[in-house]
Amino acid sequence: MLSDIPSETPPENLAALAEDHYFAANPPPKDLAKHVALAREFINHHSAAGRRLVLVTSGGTTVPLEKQTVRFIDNFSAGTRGATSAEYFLEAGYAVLFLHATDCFLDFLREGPNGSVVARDEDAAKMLHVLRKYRDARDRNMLLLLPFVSISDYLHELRSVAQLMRPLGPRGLLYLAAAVSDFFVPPDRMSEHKIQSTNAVEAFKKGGNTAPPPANEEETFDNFDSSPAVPRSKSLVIDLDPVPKFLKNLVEGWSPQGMIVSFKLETDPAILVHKARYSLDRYQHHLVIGNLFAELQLTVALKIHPEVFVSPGSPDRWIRVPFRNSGGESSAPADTEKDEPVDPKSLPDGEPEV
Ligand code: 9Z3
Repeated sequence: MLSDIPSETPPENLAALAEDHYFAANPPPKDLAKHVALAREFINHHSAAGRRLVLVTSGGTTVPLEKQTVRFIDNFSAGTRGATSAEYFLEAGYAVLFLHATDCFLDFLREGPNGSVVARDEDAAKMLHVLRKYRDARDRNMLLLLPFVSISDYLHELRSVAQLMRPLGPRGLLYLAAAVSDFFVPPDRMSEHKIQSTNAVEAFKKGGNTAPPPANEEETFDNFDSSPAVPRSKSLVIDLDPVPKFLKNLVEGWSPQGMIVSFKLETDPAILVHKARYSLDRYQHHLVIGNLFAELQLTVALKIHPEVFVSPGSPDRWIRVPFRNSGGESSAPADTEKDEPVDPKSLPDGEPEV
């Protein structure tokens, strides 16, 4: 147990112990070995060709509440940033390892006739464009897709791929756009079966669902019906542990020569730059890109992302990133650079000023 570790343990040993503990306690995804074999081949191939390679992580990590998972907590991410960035990296000649959440495409689908699934009309052109680019990149062996679902799947995959990228040195870029959960339910506290919302099963296990509830529950007027035969609703209290901060392990151990870009998502503009700078100082990697939730929501209206680039030894740089339009025509990213925060309300309606 981590709580048994003596308090004088140096921080680097603590990070290693937290890593060992986490990866031993949380089982790997069932396809990890297969993914590692594919990633190894892909990385070796591009390394031999002297090509630059990027690992793009994308989408939200889920936090299962049950081992046989019916319910889970999710992090906000549609996977747009990761997918769009992967496209730009491919255009720039990078080989792309795309570690992505599995459900990113669901928003773009609708039910078709006879139980079929088709792209929504408004997204069809964009999806066709993406599909063609995807097939082309895959056929040229420039793109490898690795899916994940839960936070522990993601961390196992990230660690394995980052370690495989070590021989690439600074030709390997890790671009961490996935929305990574900060909290999780450790397996030893996770219910095997679906968490029940009433006491019906307890009553049933005690010998039949007609048994009266215990005396203290009898006083609880519930479901607008005080009859003891009616199952009582239960509130759900979830006790989550913090996910260890593995960016330190990534920077220092898994891929110490790699170029590492992380993202910081906040909702409070007052703390964004501070949190981004703190992350950079703490983990000593190469770039933190800060973005604000409200402004991501405004993206559709403004077709622009204002965000801040925080890197070592440089002043903070606010940039406006035009949103790629749905026909897929590319406009260069980071067209406008400013050293001041961008007030989204000050931006013109319609096309970005680039
Ligand atoms: C981001 O901030 C991404 O830009 C978004 C992109 C998830 C907001 P969408 O997928 O959204 O286009 O809808 N990612 C957050 C990365 C993150 O969770 N970072 C962690 C942290 O800041 C660990 S590196 O602590």
